[in-house]
Amino acid sequence: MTNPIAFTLNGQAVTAESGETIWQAAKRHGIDIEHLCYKPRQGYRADGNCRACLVEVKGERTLAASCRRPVQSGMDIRTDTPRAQTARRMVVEMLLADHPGNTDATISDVRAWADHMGLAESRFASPTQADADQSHPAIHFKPSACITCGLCIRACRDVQSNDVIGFSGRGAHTRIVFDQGDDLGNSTCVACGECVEACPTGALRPAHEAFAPQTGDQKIASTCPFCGVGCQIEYTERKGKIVLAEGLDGPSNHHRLCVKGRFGFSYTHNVARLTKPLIRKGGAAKTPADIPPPDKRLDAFREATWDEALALAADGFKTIRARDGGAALSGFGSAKGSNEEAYLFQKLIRTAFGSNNVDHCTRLCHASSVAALLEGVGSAAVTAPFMAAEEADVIILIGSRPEWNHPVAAACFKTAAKRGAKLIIFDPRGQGLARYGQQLNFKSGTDVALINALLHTIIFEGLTDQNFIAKFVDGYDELVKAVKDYTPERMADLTGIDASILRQVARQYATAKRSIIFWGMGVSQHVHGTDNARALIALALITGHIGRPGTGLHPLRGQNNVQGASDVGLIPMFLPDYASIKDDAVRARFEAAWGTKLSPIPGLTVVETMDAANAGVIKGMYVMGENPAMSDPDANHARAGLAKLEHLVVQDIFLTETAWLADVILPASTFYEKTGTYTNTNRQVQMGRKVVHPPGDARQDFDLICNLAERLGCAWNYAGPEEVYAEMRTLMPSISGISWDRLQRDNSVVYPCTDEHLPGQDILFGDGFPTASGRARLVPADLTPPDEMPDEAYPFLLTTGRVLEHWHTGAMTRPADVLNAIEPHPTVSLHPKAIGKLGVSAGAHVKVESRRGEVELMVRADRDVPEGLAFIPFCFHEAAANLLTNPKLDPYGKIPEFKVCAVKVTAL
Ligand SMILES: Nc1nc2c(c(=O)[nH]1)N[C@H]1C(S)=C(S)[C@@H](COP(=O)(O)OP(=O)(O)OC[C@H]3O[C@@H](n4cnc5c(=O)[nH]c(N)nc54)[C@H](O)[C@@H]3O)O[C@H]1N2
Ligand SMILES: Nc1nc2c(c(=O)[nH]1)N[C@H]1C(S)=C(S)[C@@H](COP(=O)(O)OP(=O)(O)OC[C@H]3O[C@@H](n4cnc5c(=O)[nH]c(N)nc54)[C@H](O)[C@@H]3O)O[C@H]1N2
Ligand SMILES: [Mo]
Repeated sequence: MTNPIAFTLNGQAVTAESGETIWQAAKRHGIDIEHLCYKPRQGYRADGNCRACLVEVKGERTLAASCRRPVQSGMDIRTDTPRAQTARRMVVEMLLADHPGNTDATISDVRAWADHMGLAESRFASPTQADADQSHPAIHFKPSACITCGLCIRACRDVQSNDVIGFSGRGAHTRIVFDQGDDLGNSTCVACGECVEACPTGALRPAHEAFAPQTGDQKIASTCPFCGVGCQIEYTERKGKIVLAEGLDGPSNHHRLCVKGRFGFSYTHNVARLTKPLIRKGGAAKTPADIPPPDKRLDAFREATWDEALALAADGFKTIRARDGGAALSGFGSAKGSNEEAYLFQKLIRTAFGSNNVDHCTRLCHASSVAALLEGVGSAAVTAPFMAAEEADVIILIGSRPEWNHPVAAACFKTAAKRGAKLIIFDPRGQGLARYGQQLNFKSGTDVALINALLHTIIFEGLTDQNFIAKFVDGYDELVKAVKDYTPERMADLTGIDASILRQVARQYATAKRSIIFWGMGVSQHVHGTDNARALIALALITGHIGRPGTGLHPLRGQNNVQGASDVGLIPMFLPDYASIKDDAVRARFEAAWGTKLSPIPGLTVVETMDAANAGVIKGMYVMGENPAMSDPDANHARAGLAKLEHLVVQDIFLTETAWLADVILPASTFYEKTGTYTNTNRQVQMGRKVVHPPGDARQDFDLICNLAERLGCAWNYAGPEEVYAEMRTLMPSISGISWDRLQRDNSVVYPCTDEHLPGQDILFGDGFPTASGRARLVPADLTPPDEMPDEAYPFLLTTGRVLEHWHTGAMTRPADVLNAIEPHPTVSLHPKAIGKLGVSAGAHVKVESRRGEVELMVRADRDVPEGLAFIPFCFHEAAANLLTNPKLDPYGKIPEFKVCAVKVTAL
């Protein structure tokens, strides 16, 4: 702590802290100085250009902008002299006149300050203003309310690094522009809404008019239901509806949000929400090859009472259990639900169904990364939070597209790059983040070749950290042998990256003081996904880039609670905290706690379950909060399996493709309609709090799981999620120090945390690994080509993934009006040259066929897609990408190869 600075404020002797501005010090001493262009929040620089915060400093000729001026020892500052007050009043009066669109004091700080000063109207004339720009579905711009304070520019550039908003013109003609003066709707705006939150006058505002505060509004602190970043959000509830989402100062978002978190909540109020229990009508055929569009799906069902639906749901399972045993039943739980729900779901399957046939979307996601991490370092989670990038010198980002999929993490990477970190991006497709670093577009499916070439360089150029290896790492000699022949020169052709560049990157990564690796689905979703992750782990281990600030291994987790759902045992081979189901002592511990017998046989994984359903081995399924008819590979096969089931119970919020194949549909709650804990990619356990009630007769997932459990004979008696969480803590050492009360108070605590009074550990493995020996294990990886490569008949390599505005299968975001308005149609992205060769132009309709299925959709020109590649997002039911994909699995992680299959594209 530096010494406080003594100064005088309005005649009182007071102190400021080192670095504090006059505005900040005055605020701390209870004096709120008018301010418009200053936002006292992390990331916002004070510019002092609105002049509303002027104060008098004794002995100085001019007034000082208090938001910028640091307090100095001995200063004599007055905020209350007539001169200072008149100056501030004049500023506000002129701004009032300049910007007549500021009439609502609940939205405009200019109007609010004017009211505060007793300034009813301005004596000056108002200039004419440009018309409002309403071209964007999420954000409107009203020039007549803009005071050109520049806060939106700082929001867009400094805080989010999106660089869309700028000033144009000079003096009195200065105005805000988007890109080159484009309409907002045609600009490169990604609608993160940071500018809306920063704007002090409502010139930039949400397009929906309900955002202005009203009396009776409730504010509820919670998190975001979309991705694994886990942004903390404050929701405004009005008359049973959510009307606004604003970023809170959570540890992973520091107020920032993306378009989904800020504008995507409306799905929860969509009229298509399921509000009544539904039972399939007798005679309504399950035709997996012909699932009707969403508005036609209700025809196959009739409404039922809760009692009838739940009885039927439970009886179906009981019949199969009695006749064929628990191994004929299976459950897919959800990474969208809370930890408590996921825990109860796996407990229900293991104790009531009597098998370990329980899995969830992690299998389609980072299952391979998890397999490699458990094997290599003894722990499946990230070794450091993504914010560690801010302290790194070199950041490798491979097979990940954070600007679309983890936008708030992308903002953090951009900040790191602006600070001077070297950002290296490996990906077959180009991406916008490349503006901040070096982009190396290598060939799809050649990750092992690429990383082995880096390992080769580091080893044979003597750049390893031998101390770290000697202390903490086994298997080094085998790795040396295994990568001996993987010279960058040999791998150049295969990967498409020059040997000299491979060598340079390897040297940069190894010799930097702090290097960190982030990866995503481009690494994990391959038949060699586990090998890809093994090679990345080796990179960090032989260079000692793990366990220190600014270093580590971070597989960016996808769903808001995929980390948590896995931690609490929603996987077929592990009980909570990754305790092996095969271990007798482990099972005995859980059997005692749960008062039940547990099967020692690991259950079926997601894709294996679909095979078993097709084979008639799995006969009954309980699917909660997953949409496998859209998200599983080779959807025709998956849908056929689901249709063949004797008994399918789906618990969802919409009548999804999967729900349409169900016998019983249980209408459930969205994230906003329940309370529970969620664990993000950084291992931060956070509170999600109920904001609104479920619509109609829909019920909370928690109640539904408990009700089914009771009907299936479980003697559970949980009053609420708090009691479930308490039980989890007794069985999971990793969260034993994180009590429910602590979470209520702090909103976010990182695990592992074993002491209620100490913070959790955000950086792991500085002094060894959680393996039997305390040492990590290097596992060499060899080349395995993708299972299905392009050939003459199917000449394009299809890669699938996501777009910024949509969530996975579209179940949640197609019904979110703003998001669907931005991205309404299915498209296949091709390089302009490839489009030319097809003899069509962008916007034309084409057929894309694989050996498993076909879809018809519109062509989108994208120079980021190399010529032989086609990219389709899997969010559109009208053209489901997974009708095309290959279900071939990685042998360790059991993850399918979503990132590579062969297709042909023909003009229609
Ligand atoms: N908007 C949005 N955000 C999301 C989601 C969403 O559905 N929508 N889903 C969430 C979930 S669950 C997840 S798992 C994450 C996923 O987030 P990401 O991991 O970013 O997922 P993808 O976009 O599928 O793939 C990432 C990148 O892998 C590249 N790639 C393709 N083939 C290869 C290859 O052979 N090697 C390498 N190295 N790269 C390759 C692709 O070009 C793409 O840029 O996103 C989360 N966030
Ligand atoms: N082709 C291709 N396929 C892929 C991938 C890919 O990159 N390419 N990626 C894979 C990956 S990484 C993932 S994670 C999976 C995701 O696959 P899924 O998990 O199947 O996809 P979602 O659309 O997220 O499904 C979530 C479902 O839960 C419902 N839901 C949302 N909130 C709640 C709730 O609170 N309660 C209940 N009961 N239901 C709720 C939604 O309506 C939706 O039906 O997809 C995988 N499939
Ligand atoms: Mo995922």
